[in-house]
Amino acid sequence: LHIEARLKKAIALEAIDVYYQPKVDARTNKMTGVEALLRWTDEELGFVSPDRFIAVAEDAGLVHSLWKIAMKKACLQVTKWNKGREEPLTLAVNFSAKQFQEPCSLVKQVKEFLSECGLAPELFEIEITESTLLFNTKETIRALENLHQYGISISIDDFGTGYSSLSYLKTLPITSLKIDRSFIQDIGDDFRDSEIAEAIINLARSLRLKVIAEGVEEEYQKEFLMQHHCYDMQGYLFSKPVSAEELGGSWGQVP
Ligand code: G
Ligand code: G
Ligand code: NA
Ligand code: MN
Repeated sequence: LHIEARLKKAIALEAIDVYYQPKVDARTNKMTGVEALLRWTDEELGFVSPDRFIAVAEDAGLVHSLWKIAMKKACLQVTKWNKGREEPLTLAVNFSAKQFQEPCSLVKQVKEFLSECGLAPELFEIEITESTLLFNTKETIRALENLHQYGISISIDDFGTGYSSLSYLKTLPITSLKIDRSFIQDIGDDFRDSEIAEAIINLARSLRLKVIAEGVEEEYQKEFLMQHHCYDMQGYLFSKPVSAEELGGSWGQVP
């Protein structure tokens, strides 16, 4: 496969970029953290969407190498930003389900990345989807517990779209739920069809989990969420994912 060969080459050269999407406290409109998102523009293939190249990487056994690039670049960048800030930014990185097939070395590597660049574990967040928990083994659970005890947050991405029982929320060391953007899109300007977003906020509250809304694009969605006491948000209303340089400009970071 041509794309696979190109991807291997890009990985070897670390020619894959990390973009950052702010997470914002809607009460102050201040950035509290960033989510790292990979971006790849190949000389021959042009821009390749992350959905596409991550799928290729999963089939070719390359996701762990991609993840290492994301970790290395993002940990260094956020540590750098935090030197010039009073309130340090949190960093969220997406983990794919496949990476938990070797949970012992994964835990070890996460800790190594954080300590090497001096990012406090309390500032680091792992985003996993429900499918990671669906395929969970005892080892996956032990790995999550280990990371959580180390101070790392664990959030469920695209919450509400996967196949999962809710019982894991009581037994696994989950810190927060990210309401999938499809439910945020359901929040209309008359607030109809917003029952699921509201239900997830209430679920999170009763289980004492944090809740963040992703895909917030409209002011009225933000208002609805704030009325329901969900203040952590992410979405085009605040910022799309941008390069480190761009984030520096628009959010006053020193790149
Ligand atoms: O901006 P967006 O187009 O970045 O991302 C598309 C998809 O690719 C999303 O599902 C996002 O979670 C995923 N993605 C982006 N970066 C990474 C990454 O570093 N690791 C994993 N596993 N998924 C990523
Ligand atoms: O799977 P995950 O939630 O990690 O993927 C994040 C994806 O969501 C990225 O592709 C990112 O570009 C996209 N995204 C972020 N904010 C918005 C938004 O407000 N609207 C839409 N449509 N997509 C968004
Ligand atoms: Na994510
Ligand atoms: Mn998501």
